[in-house]
Amino acid sequence: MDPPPLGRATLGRIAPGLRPAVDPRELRPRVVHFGLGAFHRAHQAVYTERASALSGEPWGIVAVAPRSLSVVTAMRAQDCLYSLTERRPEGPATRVIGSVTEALGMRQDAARIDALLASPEVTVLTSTITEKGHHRRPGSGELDTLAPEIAADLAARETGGLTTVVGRIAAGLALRMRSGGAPVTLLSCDNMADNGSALATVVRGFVEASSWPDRWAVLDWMTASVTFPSTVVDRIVPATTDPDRHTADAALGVRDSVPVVGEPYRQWVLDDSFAGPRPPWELDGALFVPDVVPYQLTKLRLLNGAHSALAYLGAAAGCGTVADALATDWGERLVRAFCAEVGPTLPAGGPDPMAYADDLVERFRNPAVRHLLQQIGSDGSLKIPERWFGALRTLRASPSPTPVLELALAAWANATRAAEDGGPLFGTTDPAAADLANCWQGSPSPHDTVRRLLHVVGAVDLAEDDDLVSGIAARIPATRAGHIDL
Ligand code: CS2
Repeated sequence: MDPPPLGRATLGRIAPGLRPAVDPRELRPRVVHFGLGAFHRAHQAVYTERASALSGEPWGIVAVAPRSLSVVTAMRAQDCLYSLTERRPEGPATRVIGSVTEALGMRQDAARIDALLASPEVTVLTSTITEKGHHRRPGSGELDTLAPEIAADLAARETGGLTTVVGRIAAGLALRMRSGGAPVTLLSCDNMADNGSALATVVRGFVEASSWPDRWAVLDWMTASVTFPSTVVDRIVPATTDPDRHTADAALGVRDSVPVVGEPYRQWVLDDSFAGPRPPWELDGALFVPDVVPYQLTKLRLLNGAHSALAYLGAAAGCGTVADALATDWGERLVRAFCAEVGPTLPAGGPDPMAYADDLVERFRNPAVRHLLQQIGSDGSLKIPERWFGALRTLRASPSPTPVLELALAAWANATRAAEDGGPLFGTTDPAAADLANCWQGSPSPHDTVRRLLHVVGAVDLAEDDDLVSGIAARIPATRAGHIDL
């Protein structure tokens, strides 16, 4: 017989130690989150649950799904309860998380979202919208007002018509100003350098490009009353699979249709610049610091940077997961060589790069995590500028040799080719896939292709660095053969 579905009514069937740390009915809607994906549910929602449990303060999260209504329906059917399974090397550990109090569809529930964004009780907005969701012009941090979705949102007459989170947040802030203007903090939880400013720039860009008569007043109010702290979020959260669902159901004795999984490790470092009250996340280990930059660049350049390198090199070598790549004779050497090359570009004040590399090797090696290289390699045109180009520019300017970054770029370049069926070579998706694949058409040489690829991702300066382009082009054949020589 099928187990009954997870929900408030079935909590009593679950072993007490696996039940939520808070009673969701006692929480208030005080945080609104945009992006109801697995990462949010395995990271910020966990910190928030524990912060409420440990402080007794009622910090509930209203989670908004920008697109997928199926997750909203599934969450509602379970009273917004879901489980997290930590994939520990010694075996999985599942428990139910109770910090999400409402799940909303961004367009379908526009009126409720309007009310929440205007409410002084809501003092923190968080977002996980990925690099893609920022709609920046390639090679610039500015909002791409000509991107079709942004242009449509700028023309929208009602908040229910908005499809981008950038437009939705901007419109929400305008409503908030018009209804009293209580200070609010916007917290970007995406893997981008200076993610607070990145979000602030596109949201301000939207307000500026709008035709709202009070847009300048909104911008002035934002300067005075809205902060955008930078944050470093860290937890490896692979996509949930059917075996994960079985694991969760077996541990709970009830059926969870929206479980998430993650590695045991998690970290959150935040700029201590909040406009108003916030959950006491430090009670659960979050670190509030005056300057997140050293932590942020270390995490982005070493963890995410090495991840992307493993994704493209590993795919070409026939590996499916990060742990598979680490099990080859080159995987660990690649991670260490990558960190050794990039480490000198990191500002002082963060973790030691070599000790960080030791931890990465251990985290990446965890065979229980099963993190697909295809997931990491997707959206490369937006990820690699964030992860690789900052370090590459610093090293080229010093000047220092960059053989590992060139190898990684060669593997990425190789992965941008179209497969025989016209799709991406290793199943990775990318909004610029067609433009990238085009760079291989009618190109006189690999050198020319690499130059064109770098142009597509907005790195004009790197595209014109002949030495670098030659170094990358020369490494393509070896990466293509899965022959990784470090
Ligand atoms: C990964 C990240 O999918 C990816 O691109 O590099 O999601 C990574 O797992 C997290 O940032 C770890 O904190």
